[in-house]
Amino acid sequence: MQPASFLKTLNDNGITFFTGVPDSLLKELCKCVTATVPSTHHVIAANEGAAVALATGYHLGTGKYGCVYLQNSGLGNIVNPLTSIADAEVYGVPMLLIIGWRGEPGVKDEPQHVKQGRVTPAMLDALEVPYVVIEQSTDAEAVIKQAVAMMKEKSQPVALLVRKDAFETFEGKGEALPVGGPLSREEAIEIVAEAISEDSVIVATTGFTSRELYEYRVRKGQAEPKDFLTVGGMGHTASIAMGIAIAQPNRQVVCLDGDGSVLMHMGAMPVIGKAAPKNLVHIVLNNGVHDSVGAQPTAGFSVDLQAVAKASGYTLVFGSDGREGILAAVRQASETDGPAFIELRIKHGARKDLGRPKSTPLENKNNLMKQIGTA
Ligand SMILES: Cc1ncc(C[n+]2csc(CCOP(=O)(O)OP(=O)(O)O)c2C)c(N)n1
Repeated sequence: MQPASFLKTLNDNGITFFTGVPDSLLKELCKCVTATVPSTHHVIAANEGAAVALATGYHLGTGKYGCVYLQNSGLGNIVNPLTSIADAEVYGVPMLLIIGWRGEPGVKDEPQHVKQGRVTPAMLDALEVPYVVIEQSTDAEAVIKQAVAMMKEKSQPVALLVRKDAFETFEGKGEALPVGGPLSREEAIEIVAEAISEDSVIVATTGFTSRELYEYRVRKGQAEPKDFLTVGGMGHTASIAMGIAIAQPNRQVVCLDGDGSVLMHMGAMPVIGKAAPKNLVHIVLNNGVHDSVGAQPTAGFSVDLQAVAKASGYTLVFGSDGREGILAAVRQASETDGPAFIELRIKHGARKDLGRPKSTPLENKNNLMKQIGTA
């Protein structure tokens, strides 16, 4: 399916408002929407639940219908607003959900997608959301027409569950992306990893950050690092780090967060500020985009993250985009009581040959617990 003609068919069927969180599997469609739909009609949301709420508000404000796009890993985030707001038994808000089906049974995928992929149809059934599976050869016009008619008739959300490789490459020009700083994420990760003490724990966020940290350890021959790779559960990295920091107050815990990730569940920041674990260093690698799934913009460059951190109660707040600044911030954060917050403005982009962890999540967890004496 061609993203541009798919989008036109949606428009022809009265779907002109788009919101969601980008997905690698929907990358080409997301690129097309980002490049061609005016910003009044396209909002990249902080999390998928917020996108369902935005589509609800759009319907209330216009009488028209919105489209919510997401990866199936975001299904958990939409369960509550779906069942308690948009459902036909509550407010009955029609909207079209376009869900990327990572981990579809029979299609090889990463461990964090396997279970979610297997239970996705059952979750939609349990939520009583009617859905149609679509793929490369789908007659998009017929399916969209049918889905839109059903969502109107039932007055509730209806979903399209999208198989891998369903969309062809979007041929149009993508959006020009702002550049955050001179360093790449990989360089920033390496600088931080080398600057902190050996017994510090690193909790790394979902996507390229975890993959790059993993590859850094392999490159350095560090077979038993004290790292936790948050391969799924995007947005919860800082809370995982806080949990370890509270439990091990004499050990420095460094959270390597992303801008998309920190925004997804930003409520964690004032909670960290209030609990004030002295040994927590929360670093946001801010590249202004969801780099790992196709570089769609976040609010990372429009929000003042350092002001948010100060207002949340972090006791040390730094910003930097260069090696010396990172080293100075990490040094101060290590010598002074925190919680500390460091915003690192970086450029987007990753190595073409970036691999994926060869060890399993369970091996990763067991190793960390062994290294910090909890297993
Ligand atoms: C709940 C959920 N929604 C969406 C995704 C898909 N996803 C994986 S990484 C990522 C982008 C992360 O962006 P950011 O935190 O800014 O880090 P970057 O990729 O830019 O390094 C997304 C949207 C996911 N894994 N989980």
